[in-house]
Amino acid sequence: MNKYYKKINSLRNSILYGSILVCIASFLLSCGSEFNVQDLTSGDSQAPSNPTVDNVLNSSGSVTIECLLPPEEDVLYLMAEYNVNGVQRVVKSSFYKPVLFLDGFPEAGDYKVIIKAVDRNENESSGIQLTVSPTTPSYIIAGNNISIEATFSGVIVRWQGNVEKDELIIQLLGYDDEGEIVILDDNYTDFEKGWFLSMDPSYGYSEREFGVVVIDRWGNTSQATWKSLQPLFDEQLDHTKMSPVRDYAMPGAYDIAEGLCVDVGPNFRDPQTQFAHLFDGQLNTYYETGDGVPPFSFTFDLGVTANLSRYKYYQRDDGSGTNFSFNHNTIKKWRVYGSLTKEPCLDHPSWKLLGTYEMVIPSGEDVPTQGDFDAADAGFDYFIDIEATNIPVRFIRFAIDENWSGGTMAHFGELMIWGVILDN
Ligand SMILES: [Ca+2]
Repeated sequence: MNKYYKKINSLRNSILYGSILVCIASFLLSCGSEFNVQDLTSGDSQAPSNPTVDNVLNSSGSVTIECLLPPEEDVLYLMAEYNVNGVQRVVKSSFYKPVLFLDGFPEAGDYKVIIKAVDRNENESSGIQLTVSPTTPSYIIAGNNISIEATFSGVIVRWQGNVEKDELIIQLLGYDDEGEIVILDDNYTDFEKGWFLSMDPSYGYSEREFGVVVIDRWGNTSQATWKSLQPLFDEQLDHTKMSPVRDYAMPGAYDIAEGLCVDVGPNFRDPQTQFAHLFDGQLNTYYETGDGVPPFSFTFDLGVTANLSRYKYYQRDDGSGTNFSFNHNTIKKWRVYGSLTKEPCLDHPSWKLLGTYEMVIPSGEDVPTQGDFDAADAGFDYFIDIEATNIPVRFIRFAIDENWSGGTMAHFGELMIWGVILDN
């Protein structure tokens, strides 16, 4: 019996598969009359007519040329040939859209462009000549809108004018001992405007020349801006000497800290977020506070007395780099206070305001870009108010006014602090 059923089944399968094959074959045959695979490569040896230029959009360092295709049906794409710095460049349109985007122009001016239509057999039309007039490219505008200022252990470079959001390198230059120009730092950006810190004890603390150039991705380089500057001394404080102050922290997991004399302390419900993760030297461990009513605070001991200069805030890292960036309990608006003595209440006169801060999305976009996430991964630098950099402090209190979700907690991947140590 089993054999019999097997035979029937196998016969059924043969009929089924056979029918499918017949269906596929007849589908292919029926298509054959309308669609010939050979059509993709077949064509004539006749050059197509020229395209027509419909619209030219001159932008900063680039030009967009919108065209109309010639009537020949075998035209595959359009191409533009132009010369930049003695180098011939060819740009092709897509198959779907007769638009040519030409970029990399080193300066504003008139440039000749030849536009051709190309068919399936690579026959090119005779070409039409067009003069385009890109405006001043971003690297020159940014290079003309740059400033360098001395700061602690280095310089702050600010720029603006990258209107096309081109990929630029803002390059910091200096002189070596032989008087040769050397590259001190490269900062990559596609932000319209921005700033970066370049800090390295090797720059020294005497007056020296710093220069900046802006380079685009074709190697076009702006004129250098040079300035003689003297970095201010500071050093990173030793995180192993820092410790949490829990004396004023709310005691229980469900207590909500409120008022000037109560700290939020750690989040007791989640031991992995312990207080010491704030300054354990690990970027992938984080400190999360308990709940508080804004402004909510927490306090820690530097382990030394110092004048503070700056600090770096690392957002909580979940491995993907994006879930907590500019989101969740990442701090948005806050104040930092310092005191020589350990005091519970923030309105005690020994607590001095060292700075008021707000985190912004560096690109200026509403939604963070990959560039913003990269910047967040590198840590955000914040300065102590310059008039507060001579206040001796031992205890630090963060008072958080707002986080990125409008919530009542704060988290930190890591906090690094710089200053001048007064007393160990
Ligand atoms: Ca950490």
